Formats: sequence, structure tokens, C-alpha cells
Amino acid sequence: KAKTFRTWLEYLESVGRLAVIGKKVGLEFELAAVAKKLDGKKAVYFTQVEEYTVPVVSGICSTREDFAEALDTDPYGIIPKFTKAVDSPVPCRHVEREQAPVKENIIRENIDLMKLFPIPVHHEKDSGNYITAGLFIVRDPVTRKQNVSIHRLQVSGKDKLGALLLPRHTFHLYKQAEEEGRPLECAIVIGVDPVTLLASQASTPFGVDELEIASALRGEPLEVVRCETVDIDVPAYAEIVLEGKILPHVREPEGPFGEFPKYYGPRSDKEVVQITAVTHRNHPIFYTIVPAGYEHLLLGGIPREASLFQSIRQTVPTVKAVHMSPGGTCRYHAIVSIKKRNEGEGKNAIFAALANSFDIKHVVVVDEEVDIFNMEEVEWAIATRFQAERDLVVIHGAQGSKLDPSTDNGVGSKMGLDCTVPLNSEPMRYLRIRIPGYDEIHLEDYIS
Ligand code: FMN
Repeated sequence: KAKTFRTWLEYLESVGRLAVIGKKVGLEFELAAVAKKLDGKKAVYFTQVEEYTVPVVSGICSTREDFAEALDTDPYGIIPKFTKAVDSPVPCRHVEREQAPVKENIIRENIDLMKLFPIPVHHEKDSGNYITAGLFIVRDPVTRKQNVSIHRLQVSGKDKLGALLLPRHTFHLYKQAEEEGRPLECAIVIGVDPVTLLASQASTPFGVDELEIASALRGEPLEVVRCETVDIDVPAYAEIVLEGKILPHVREPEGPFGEFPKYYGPRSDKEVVQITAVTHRNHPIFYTIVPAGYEHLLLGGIPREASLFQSIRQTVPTVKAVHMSPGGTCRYHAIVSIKKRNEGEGKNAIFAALANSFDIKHVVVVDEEVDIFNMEEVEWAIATRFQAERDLVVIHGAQGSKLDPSTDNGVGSKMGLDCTVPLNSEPMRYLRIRIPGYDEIHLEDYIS
């Protein structure tokens, strides 16, 4: 069901999880507002966006269950499956242009992105229309390995985009090219299956191609096809591909833009992508991610959890599960459950979590019987098992997220709460009250 963007939409429709909106919606705010109302509930398919013939989809995976289903597992199976795929990528399979639906239409001249596609304006103070769900693919000229990530893209002209490239892999390859005075070729892929979408967010060592992680997750090689004007391979069943190059020594204003922490990222001079060709399927479907919605948060959160779990396991082998909670933007808050065997391990888990990613700001460690995906349970553990004097860890002046407005340009404090029960405590003291037989009671048997 999750083989392509379209098969996934068909599946969602067949199980009643696709809201089809026939009413005409505006590109500015209205589309994003309706999609946001359905966030965490249903995917949405807008058939009529202003006068465009191209429909728009959003929210293809906005719950943990959605991602689990796309990956053919349950919510607790996501992290092990993702970790395994990151550890053992599978090469993609090249297909000819004739076998690639994304080549059904090829545009090389007079490209006007806003005429071609309904690219929305999402938030009040956004600087304009933004592509938020494009898989941004570049290639390392030395190893020939590709790198995939998502970058917000401001429509800055008919065939020009402004990009935010934080200092990670894409940025690194771009700087290398720029130092040699050449542009960096890229492809922006819109509308892929949810598994490939999730794979794009894997935090891997430099040199790993996220499309190969997608192949591993899918259990079969992803089919890819070479671009028309750049030396990049893209998923053959994508809805839309924009080919182009990031220009060397060019920076233009981009932003502000409403970001994942629910604040605006500032306007500044950023890299510019010149589009060289557009290819798309017949009757293409445009796809947008409403920033800071569950889809956006989970896409970043799930791969982070996989990496966090591995980091903690090195120090505390009995770590049971980790959760980057949506209230903490799926970036800043980590909830960790462990089976404590030695006193002090709760604190070790805090250190390991804070060392995993500079984004992690607050860590809560609980015993394994606390359901870390239920935030009321987590709060209960803080309320009844935590004493600040004994269980609190605070570190000042560490690097954090620059998008957290409470930091001083990223520099701020870290905090860990060890809510594990002392190993030597008297057994009744922390025994959770329980009504025998509760789980076996079905109310239907009692209420007619
Ligand atoms: N990262 C950026 O650097 N700039 C962005 O504008 C940006 N926008 C994102 C939008 C969405 C919807 C999502 C899910 C992620 C976004 N990210 C952005 C995060 C990167 O795509 C992600 O960290 C990726 O794993 C980086 O890959 P790399 O380390 O291989 O370059």
C-alpha cells in the first residue's frame, strides 16, 4: 500500500482516512488552515485550489500509527525497523525513462513555478509561497553517493527558489562546490511514498544515500531514474521533480518562515536554486507539509528517536523506549524509559540523551512500566517520583537549537529529570494501585 504516493492515497481513501475537499480553497492561508484542522486525524486532498487544475494533498502521515502502517509494523516496531534499515542500506534500481511515470511530462523552457503548481502560503508572516515537502537530492562528485534531505524553499522568482541549508550534508557539498566556483546540481522531488519521505530524515554518517535506506525499509529496491538536465537519480514514481542547481556566490533574501517550534525563522540572505527543468506525471498531485503540524514533527522525531535509542543503549543497555514528544516539538524533549539495574543509571541516561543531539534540551527518565507515549503518565511520574534536590540535573551554557527563542542564539541550559524509583525503596511505597480484573472488563457486557 505504501509503494507510491498514489497507492498510499488510495489506501487512505479505502480506509476512510482521506478527506476529499471539493470546495474551492485559496492558496494563501485557507488551504493550510483546513489541512491543519485535519492534522493528526486525516490526510486531505484538495481538488480545487483557486483556478489550478493540479490538486494538493497534505498530511499523508500525521500519526505514529500512520507511519507504523506504512512501514508494515506497529508503533513500537518503528524504531527497530528504522535502525536496521539505517545500518544496512539497499541500492536502488535504475529504470529507463519510458518506465518512469515522472517523465510523462518534461518542461525545459519558460518555467513558471507558480503557474504550474499551487504552491501555498502557510503562515501569517511567511515571506511568500513555499515548497515545504520537497526531497532535496544532491550528489557527492567524488564518491557519487547521493544525499537526501528536506529544505524549505521560498518561491523567489518564476524559476528561482530561496533555500535554508543548515550546516549538514547538503550544505557541506554545496560549500565544497562553491569553493571551486561551480554550482551544485540538485533535484527537488515532490510527492513520494511515505516510507521514502521518512527515510529522507534519517540522521546518518556523511556518505549514506537516504534513498538506499528507503529501499531497505521498503524491502525492495526503490526504482529511480536519471534527471534530464542534472546528474541526479530521482524516484521514478514521484509526482513532480524540479531539476536545478544551487548557484555559487549568490545569496538573496529568504524568510521569515513559520517553523517547527511554532515561531518564525528570520529573514536573511540565503542560497538560491536556479530551476533548469520540471518533469511530472500526468495529472500531477502537489504535496505540501503544513509546518509545525504533526506530519512535520513526526518526520523529524521518528528518525531522531532511532538515533537517540542507540546512543542511550551504549551507556544504559536496559533502555526500553524513547519518545520525542510533540509538545517538545519532537526535537527538544526526550522521554526515556529504562529498566534500572544499578543506582544512578537514570542520570547516565540523561547524559547520554543530552550528548546525542544539540537539539535535546529537557530529558525525563522513567521506569519501564510508565507509558512514555502517554504524557499524562509521564507527568504523573514527575509528580510522584521526582525530587528536584536529588533528581534534577542542570547544565548551563550549552549549545542548543537556534530556533528556540529562549536561547541566546542557540546557547542555553539543559535539564534532566530522573524519575526512576530508588532501587532500595520499600516495595509498597511505589506500588501503583490496581483493580484486579480491570483489563478484562468490557463495558459492552455491562451497559446495554
Ligand atoms: N533542514 C534544513 O536545513 N533546512 C530546512 O529548511 C529544513 N526544512 C525541513 C522541513 C521539513 C518538513 C522537514 C521534515 C525537515 C526539514 N529540515 C530542514 C530537516 C532536514 O531535512 C533533516 O535534518 C535532514 O535529515 C538533513 O539531512 P542531511 O544531514 O543528510 O543533510
